[in-house]
Amino acid sequence: MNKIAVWGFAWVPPFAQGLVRDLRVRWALEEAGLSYESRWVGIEERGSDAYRRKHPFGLVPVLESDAGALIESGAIVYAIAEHCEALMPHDQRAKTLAWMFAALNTVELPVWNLFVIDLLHQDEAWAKLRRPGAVEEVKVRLSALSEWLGDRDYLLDGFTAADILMTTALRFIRHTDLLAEFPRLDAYVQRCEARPAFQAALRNQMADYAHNVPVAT
Ligand SMILES: N[C@@H](CCC(=O)N[C@@H](CS)C(=O)NCC(=O)O)C(=O)O
Repeated sequence: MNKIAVWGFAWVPPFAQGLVRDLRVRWALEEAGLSYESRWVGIEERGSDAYRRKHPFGLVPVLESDAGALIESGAIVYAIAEHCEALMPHDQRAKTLAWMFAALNTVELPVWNLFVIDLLHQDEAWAKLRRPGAVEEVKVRLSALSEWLGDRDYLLDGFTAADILMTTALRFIRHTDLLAEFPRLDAYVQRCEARPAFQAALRNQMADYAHNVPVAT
């Protein structure tokens, strides 16, 4: 994979900074030692014909390379992991893939649901009614995940692409203290976020936000 470019949003509001899903793509590229350039789309441009030729749903991330364009953060991280034995060891391929799906389908769904309730619809009556159930659904997943982790440092024998997806999924509830209720899980997220590759990815994602703040009208 050569001539890699990652598309993210030029700016997002502070509550979303450090959460946009191009972060996981940048992180995987940093772990794999693949260099890349950043491309930015304005939130208001995401539905334009030009951008929707890159992403049919007008979302980020998109990864462009000499191999073509890819959408869906999970698929992109998988494609990167195929170029990096450490991110998807050949003898743990199926397990890594299973935990990548677990991160995206089993954990991210309830976690994202709570993010939407708390940060996008917090003032609406339905959100207040729905929230306790949504918190319970998250806790059920966090509890099981914490049990699985036990004394492990990572989801599998070593750090893999699955940890990238799991950590970035769990970041969607950083506005709550739910993770702190599960100290092993909390430590796991901190361990993953302490990796130099994560720190570099976060710096790269956030670098231009300060210059792109929308001008108030
Ligand atoms: N399943 C997609 C979700 C992509 C997605 O929802 N991206 C968000 C940013 S994290 C987005 O572009 N939101 C803009 C919108 O909803 O219009 C993926 O993992 O790539």
